[in-house]
Amino acid sequence: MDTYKLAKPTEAQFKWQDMEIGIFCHFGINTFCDKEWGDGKDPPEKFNPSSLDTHQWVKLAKNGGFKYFILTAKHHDGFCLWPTKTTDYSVASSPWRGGKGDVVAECAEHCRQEGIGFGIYLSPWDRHEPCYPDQHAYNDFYCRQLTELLSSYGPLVEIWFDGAGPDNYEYDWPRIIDLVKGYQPEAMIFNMGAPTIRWVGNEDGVAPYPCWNTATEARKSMFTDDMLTWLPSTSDWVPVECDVPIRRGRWFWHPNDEDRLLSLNELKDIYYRSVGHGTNLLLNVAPDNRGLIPEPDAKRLEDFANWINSTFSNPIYQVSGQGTKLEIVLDNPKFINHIVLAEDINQGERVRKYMIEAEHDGKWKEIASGSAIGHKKIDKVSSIVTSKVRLVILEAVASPIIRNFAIY
Ligand code: FUL
Repeated sequence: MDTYKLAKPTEAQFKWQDMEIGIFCHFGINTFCDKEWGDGKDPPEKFNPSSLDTHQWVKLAKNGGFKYFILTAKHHDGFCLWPTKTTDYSVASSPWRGGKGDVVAECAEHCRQEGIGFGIYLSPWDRHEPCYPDQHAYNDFYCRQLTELLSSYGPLVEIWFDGAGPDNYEYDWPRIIDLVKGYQPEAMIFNMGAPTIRWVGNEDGVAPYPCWNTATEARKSMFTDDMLTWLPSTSDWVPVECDVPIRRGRWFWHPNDEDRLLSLNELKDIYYRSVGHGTNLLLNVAPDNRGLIPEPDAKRLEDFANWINSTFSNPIYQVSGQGTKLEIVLDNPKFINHIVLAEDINQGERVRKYMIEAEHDGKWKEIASGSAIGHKKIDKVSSIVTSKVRLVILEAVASPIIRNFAIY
């Protein structure tokens, strides 16, 4: 059974998966124009946040336990949040800080100060840049922008390549990917070119279950190849990131739509179905036209983070080990309602079927079951009082190595 060829994460992928939760931040000219997709014609003068404070954004992420922060350096409208040399459609032409500001630099610096990872989103689709219709010229232009970002803002944890835009446009992915590998070999490459992490396939922040870490297993469990065939070339280990905005359907800030804020219960459900299915969760919050994350969004984010921390920080008991059975024996019966499992994915994703049993009135009773464990599986179980819980691996492609079996 150990002869099965198992795909494994690179060290950088492993580190990235351990971060689990990140903040996505959409901010730009759209923020001032009540738009989701600007057409590139809004004048730079509109970009004028009265009290932009990237420290407020990053502190919210840090205090909530989010481990990385991804900023839209340029969205489809083409407006750049850093004073690029490639175009004058940027903060340098705006009234903000007399044209001397650099949102990317400030944000990167605060992430470094707070000790969380920083990543960038750079839209390949550009609705402003006049050379966009000339693919050859635009590929040069895009590579110059990317080079500025990759070389001037310290270590980056992830480069988010958005697939939105015209069909059949040919970006020079081999060249783009070489740049990322050259300047930022540790950075994850989101979804395009030669991705090291993949999109979950929706903007609801939820993953199907099972959500395998390898393209091979993912293909086997899908009815069609759809979701993976468009990943042009990737090695087999390609974990998933779920992205979702905290205001339903809105990546950028818009006035008067606080009623779109996801409820705490909706956020909990997202967490169970993303992190709980073994993926990372990238939750978008959007600064408003003052340049601050609005109070209601900040409060909801805090409540969500408090729930994660209070629910999952202190296991009643946890063990690790190798083999098909792991048992937890408590001194006294305890009330439990969550089980968290993790495989040592450095040794590959081995488990294919498992169940969890708890002893109740002297008998073992099944309280949860599943297929994939991978980086993490959270099982919410109906509350039970017990002093014995065991994990039984029913099928595996190699001897299971459990990094964590925890009860809450
Ligand atoms: C999509 C974009 O079109 C949206 O505006 C947003 O940036 C989202 C994260 O990705 O493809």
